[in-house]
Amino acid sequence: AELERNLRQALGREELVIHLQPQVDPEGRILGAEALMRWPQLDGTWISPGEFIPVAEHTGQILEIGRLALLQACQTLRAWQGRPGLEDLPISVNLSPHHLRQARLMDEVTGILEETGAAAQRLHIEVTESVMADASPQLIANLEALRARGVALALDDFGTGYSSLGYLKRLPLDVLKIDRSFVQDIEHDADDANIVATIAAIAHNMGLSLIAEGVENEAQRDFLVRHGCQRFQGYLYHHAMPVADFEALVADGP
Ligand code: G
Ligand code: G
Ligand code: MN
Ligand code: NA
Repeated sequence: AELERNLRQALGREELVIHLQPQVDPEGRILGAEALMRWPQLDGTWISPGEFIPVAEHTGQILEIGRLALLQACQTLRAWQGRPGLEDLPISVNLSPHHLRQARLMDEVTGILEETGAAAQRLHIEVTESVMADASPQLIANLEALRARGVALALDDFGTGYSSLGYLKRLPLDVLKIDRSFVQDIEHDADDANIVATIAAIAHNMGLSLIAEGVENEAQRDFLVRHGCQRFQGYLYHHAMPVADFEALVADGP
């Protein structure tokens, strides 16, 4: 309850900020970024989303967190327009299934795109695989409307939840993100290696692009490359960082 109260205050003051984790190609060149929320504290530390997202899901504050993430991502995209190296990079925002089911989602996203002047083509939205467990008509309609507006959709945490290939076909997706739990033991666990190879084949056959999450070492990266994955996110390359640090990183080159 205290966390909820503090979170409400922090949201009212818009104290939560997005950090950006780079997504890179096999040479480490930056191709885009995932926005990850950070809640800074007065003592210089921050509370991780792993702590406050579950609470916010429960209290409904997740809608406000999602709105703030969208707004900050779009403000950043707008600021990158005309800046070489930055202007082509997409930013990917995580929205909770609850948010994606809201009837007013499209009004909200369209409003933020217009208000900020960001290009819809640079905004990506990550949908966790758990939405597949309850893909209501409203949710599917929202995803289709986002896609029609030019926003690309990524299926997050792929392989961890309700994996129905039928839903994979029904959802209007552009990107599959391989969950880091499979990447972790890829070199030692034959099952995980097979799962990753299968996910890569599915993505290839369905014309989806593929991003591997949680890539921490070169052996994992090399295995992924051998199986046709060309985009990576993980500590081997970069942690999430403040937007200004991301901009400096891109300016300095790989
Ligand atoms: O950022 P990590 O760095 O700790 O994030 C932990 C979890 O919180 C991840 O599952 C991530 O998807 C989720 N998360 C981070 N930022 C956001 C956000 O803005 N909205 C939602 N819904 N989830 C987020
Ligand atoms: O659930 P989601 O995939 O949206 O969130 C990404 C989460 O993974 C964040 O908490 C982020 O900080 C974390 N993360 C990013 N790269 C790595 C990595 O290489 N290893 C591990 N263990 N976690 C990572
Ligand atoms: Mn994600
Ligand atoms: Na994920």
